[in-house]
Order: sequence, then structure tokens, then C-alpha cells
Amino acid sequence: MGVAAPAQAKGSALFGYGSQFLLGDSLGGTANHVFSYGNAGDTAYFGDWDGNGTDTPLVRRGNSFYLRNSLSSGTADTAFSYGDPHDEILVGDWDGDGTDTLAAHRGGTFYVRNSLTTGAADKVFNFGDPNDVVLVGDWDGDGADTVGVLRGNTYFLMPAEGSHAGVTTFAYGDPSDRVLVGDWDGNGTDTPAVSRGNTYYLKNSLTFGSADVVTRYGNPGDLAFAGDWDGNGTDTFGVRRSTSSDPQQNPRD
Ligand SMILES: [Ca+2]
Ligand SMILES: [Ca+2]
Ligand SMILES: [Ca+2]
Ligand SMILES: [Ca+2]
Repeated sequence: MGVAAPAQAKGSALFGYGSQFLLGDSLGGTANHVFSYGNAGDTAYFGDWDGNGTDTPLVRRGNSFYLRNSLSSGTADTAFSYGDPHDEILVGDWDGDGTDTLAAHRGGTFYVRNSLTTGAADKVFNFGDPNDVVLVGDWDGDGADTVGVLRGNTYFLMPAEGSHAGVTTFAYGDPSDRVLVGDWDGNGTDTPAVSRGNTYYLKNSLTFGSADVVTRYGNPGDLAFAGDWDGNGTDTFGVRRSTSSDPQQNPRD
């Protein structure tokens, strides 16, 4: 796969392994929501599938997707298929209606669908290079998510689906940092955070400069992701862990 460091947008597959999710409603706080969903080895995502303001899980098996609308243990509320099993899948509110749906990324081309049902793409566009790290976020606060790419520590953020004019470009962090994207200050605009161990360096603007907030979450071996678990408009962190009932993780490269 790509040579760039992994990214965890609000929108890309979660880091980590295990069927247990531990989500905190405040930056640097303890976990407020602890539950199990799916299988330990499932590729997992979070999004606001029902548009009620809270992000909840979805797991992927091949090109099948199983979503749940609450942060509690239980079975899927909805299942559907999209894309090819080898596509990179991204989550975002592409049309700004308040509901997150999927996009498939295949060789630098994005195939966006605006409903959580089996069907064809609603919109297709190209951005970046096939091996770029892809980020999803609402860069301009208009309520709709678009994509961005990360090369080394330089961000290229698309203003609207398919638009190559007015791309926002800036550098932040180190090329080896892991990157998350979220609305840390609740102003409607998504910005990056970089992580080193379990320390997170949050930036609240899409400009060159140092971190606005430094915080910790989870254990040093945890790889956090971001979302709005309590629906208050700000994104905070969660981690994924194995439980004693999960199969032991096979080493991956
Ligand atoms: Ca929701
Ligand atoms: Ca939507
Ligand atoms: Ca913000
Ligand atoms: Ca929140």
C-alpha cells in the first residue's frame, strides 16, 4: 500500500484491533461509552448514519457494511453493499444533509454515494495521487464534507467535490506523525491533530503553526480515532481494544 503514515480522518478506517470501543466525551477525559460491536478483525468506521448528531459504528466485511445507530452492544440496524472489496472506503456527509454515507477511493478516483443503501455512485471525481493519504472533513464549515490529501506533512484540502480551484495548502506536524481530523473547538470547521504515542497535538485552524491544544487519551499503545459521541458539536477521541473473548491478533505488516 502507500508509503505515507496512516491517517484517521473523521472518515477513514479506524486504527486498532478488537471488538471493544472506548469513547470519551471530553478531550483528555476518561471513556464515557464502552461497548462491543462486530468482530475483532473487522474494518470499522464511525459516522452519523441517522443524522441525529452522534457518531456510531459501522463494520466492513468485503464490500458489505453493517451499521449501528447507538453506542451500545448489539446487532446491526442496517446492512448494505457498496464498491469493490479492495476499495479504500471513506465516510462523510458529502451532500451536507446531516447524514454520513460512504465514498469508495480507487486509484485517485472518488465514487461518492449519498444514501446508505446498495446502489451506484451519485458523484465521481478525481483528486490527488493514488498513494496519497486521504482525509475527510468540512474544511470551510459549510456543513458538507470534502476530501483532502496528505503528502509528507503537507495538506491539500479540496474546497468542494470535484473542485480543484482554491485548494487549501499548509504544513503541520512531522511526516511520521499519525493524523486525525475533527472539529475540536466546535466551530463547524474540521482541522487536524497529530499523535505521538498517546499524546495528541490539536490544531484549530488550517494554517501553518504550532498546536493549539495538547492532550492525552488512552494508553501509549492505543491508536485513537475521532468523532462526536454525545452530539454536542465537538469531536473527541475513542480507541478500539481487544477483550479476552476476542481472538488473538495476527501480526500484520
Ligand atoms: Ca447518529
Ligand atoms: Ca449526507
Ligand atoms: Ca473547528
Ligand atoms: Ca462531542
